[in-house]
Amino acid sequence: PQTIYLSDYTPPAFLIDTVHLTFRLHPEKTRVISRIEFRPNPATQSRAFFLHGEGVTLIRASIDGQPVTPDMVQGGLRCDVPDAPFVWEAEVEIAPAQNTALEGLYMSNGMYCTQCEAEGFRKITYYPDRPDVMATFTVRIEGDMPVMLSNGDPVEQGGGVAVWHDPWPKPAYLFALVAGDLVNHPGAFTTRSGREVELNIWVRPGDEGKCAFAMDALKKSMTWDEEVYGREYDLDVFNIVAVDDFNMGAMENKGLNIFNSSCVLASPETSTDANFERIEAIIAHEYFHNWTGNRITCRDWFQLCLKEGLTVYRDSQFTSDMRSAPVKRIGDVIALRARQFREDNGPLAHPVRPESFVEINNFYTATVYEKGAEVIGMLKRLVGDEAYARALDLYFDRHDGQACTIEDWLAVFEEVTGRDLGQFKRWYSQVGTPRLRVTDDYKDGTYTLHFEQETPPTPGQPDKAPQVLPIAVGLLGPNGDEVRETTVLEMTEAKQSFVFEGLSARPVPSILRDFSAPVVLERETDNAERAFLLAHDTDPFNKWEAGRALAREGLIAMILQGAAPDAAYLDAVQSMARDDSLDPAFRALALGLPGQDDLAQTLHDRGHTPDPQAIWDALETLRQARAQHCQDLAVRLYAQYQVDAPYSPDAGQSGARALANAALALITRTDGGAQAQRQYDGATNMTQQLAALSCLLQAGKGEAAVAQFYDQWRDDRLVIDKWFMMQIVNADPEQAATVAGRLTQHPDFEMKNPNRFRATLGALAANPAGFHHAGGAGYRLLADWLIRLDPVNPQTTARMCSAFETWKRYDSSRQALIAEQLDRILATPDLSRDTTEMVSRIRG
Ligand code: HT7
Ligand code: ZN
Repeated sequence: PQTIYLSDYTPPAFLIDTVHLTFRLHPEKTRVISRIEFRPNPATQSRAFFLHGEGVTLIRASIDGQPVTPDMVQGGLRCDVPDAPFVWEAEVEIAPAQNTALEGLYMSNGMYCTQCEAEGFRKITYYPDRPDVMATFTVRIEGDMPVMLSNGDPVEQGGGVAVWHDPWPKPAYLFALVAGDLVNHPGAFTTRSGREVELNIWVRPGDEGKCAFAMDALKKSMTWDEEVYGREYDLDVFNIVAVDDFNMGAMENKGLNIFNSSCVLASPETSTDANFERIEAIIAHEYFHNWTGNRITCRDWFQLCLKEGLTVYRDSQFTSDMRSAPVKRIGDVIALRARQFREDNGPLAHPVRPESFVEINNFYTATVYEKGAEVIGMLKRLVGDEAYARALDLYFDRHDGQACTIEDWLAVFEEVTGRDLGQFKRWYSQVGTPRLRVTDDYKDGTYTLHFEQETPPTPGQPDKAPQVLPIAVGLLGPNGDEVRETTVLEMTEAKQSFVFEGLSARPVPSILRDFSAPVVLERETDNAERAFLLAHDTDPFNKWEAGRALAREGLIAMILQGAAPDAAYLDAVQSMARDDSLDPAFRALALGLPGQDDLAQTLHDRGHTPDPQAIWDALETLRQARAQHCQDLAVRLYAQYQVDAPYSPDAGQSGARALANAALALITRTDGGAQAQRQYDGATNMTQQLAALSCLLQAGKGEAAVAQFYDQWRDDRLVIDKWFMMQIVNADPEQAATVAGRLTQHPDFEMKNPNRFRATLGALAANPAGFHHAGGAGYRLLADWLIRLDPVNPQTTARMCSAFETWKRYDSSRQALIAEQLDRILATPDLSRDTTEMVSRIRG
């Protein structure tokens, strides 16, 4: 397969003014007729005319009305064209019902829908399918579907025809079409300049009762983007459609967002508090793309972080404003470490702006999205809120309607602040997580922090230059009072010291507050100091971090030295949990323990070979000890944080439920599951029901509840996904592969549905001790199914290969077992480009 390089970028030879598309819908033979006004790009010399096309059958083509016979070449067609504006017309045939890859035009439960990002439009018709070619689209849909939608505003509807016009120039990846038997949940929004916008959430009949929350989230997002970023919606209609078969979470097509139904449908009975929060965030994320992605798009796919990093950053700001900012930040950092740090530590490490790819779909990663958002957060912290706002205004003014680069983005900040961001730009090109080592000294009222940064070598990047690190620091006095408020130290050198004068005693430093830079902080400290910070730090992130470090160090000692659970941790966590002045959601988070994967990585970083079973055993022992230590407190918290009011997924209620459910997990370890069974039997919402089911499964008492759950929810696809997942994630390590294997034989297991596939095989990978069980059954099962799924859906197959990305951390026997499976996948005849690239990179 061909590798594409950022350095090879050349501008398009031809630009497009208008596109007219006619779709004659048919499951097996849809006809697509395109009429495209091309003109030579004055910015280039090249006049080579190439249109991408994949799996489309050309019926006829003409230029300015004259039939032409193009050269059909690998990945598209070439044709001689005039060196002047001309009209290209073509008719092609495609088969949406055969499209199981869910890219291009496909069918899901009898409904037509599209997914064009990144390079799916070329599966619909011949076109310059690259984001720097932007055009206005008019789309005519002919078919017998009751609802037929496309981008923009409606022009004509009825009699088996719908015409849509989108006045905003856009790249083809933002094209969308939906046609089906759908019902809408309507809404309306008036923008601050007075535009009346019709809002609709389109769903399958029967799901209309699960749209109110998403509609409300959409309105909140629209208001927030006006108030915080000054961005208004720019069409008369905004449509969202829920689709069951979808490779990712959602897609920001102009005026017609398409959502995985799991990311839009919600009801208290069928969705957990976490589901509600995620839906709110994804609705916001896709809506915010209207400006950061759609009005201003990417010049090429190497610039993906330009829209994704910024939009993730914006959606995290939104969630912080809607809910609790500290709780959101802690959750984001847990996810960043679990997904992005893991990526940086393995064979899939790549820069926030990659420099080459084989298949761009393999680069929709935590590094591009989450680290991309962290980079924006650092930039804002460095330049300050006011300069950030001015830079964003300039970005929107200057680049509206353009396809841009990271250079364009940084230039507006340089212009507004007068700063040289040359060194900051390394965050986009340098791979890996910087290690930040800290030492300190104190003498005569002067306290000095000495920092040293180093980023480990990665393939192709043996030597790393120092990066700009905003390090937020506060100082606490011996009695726990804050003696220096948070200040942001700007580190630019490999080694740098910062001095604090006028202190009356040696302070305790609180470093990297709010996780102000995505680095690994290394500091020789002790449990007494960690417990002190857990008790006194005013920065909620570092307060939580101190508790997490206490737990982690205790667990490492248990794993490596067979130590008993750490009494300092047990006491400190109990005091924190009983402190009713703290937000219940924060306390629930602080009662969480480091994940198995986090511990495996820590052990590996410290030169040990992680044993997944030993990690699991240590966590179990600590959980048991904690349950005994906090027995009375758990009973008190469980009773105190029951919610009597009618269900609401707001931060207050969901925080209370999170704490009550954390208490239930403790109680289950001392009462054998009696309380969990009572909660399960009396549950009035999915948050309660699922938490109780999880406790029962972990206690080995889940059999009856599992059967009852299935009977209750057998007709709800999204809830049955939870049923699959819960049984596997909570399975004993000995049993996990067997349980997952058995569930792949269940009549409700559907390989073609990405949600169900992830709920089953993805859940196995999410049970590390089970997946990495020494016999290798987990590895074999996953490889078997990846091989089966690849010809059906390469994109989802390739993404799920990342379950193997940490393989080099483990012992030689596990490595050999995994290598065998990776080689087996690679040897599969006709393996997709997507999976070939992923497995080759992982195998190394
Ligand atoms: N911009 C979108 C990314 C995307 C995608 C979505 C659904 C299916 C396939 C996809 N490929 C890329 C989603 C987002 O980040 O908002
Ligand atoms: Zn996005």
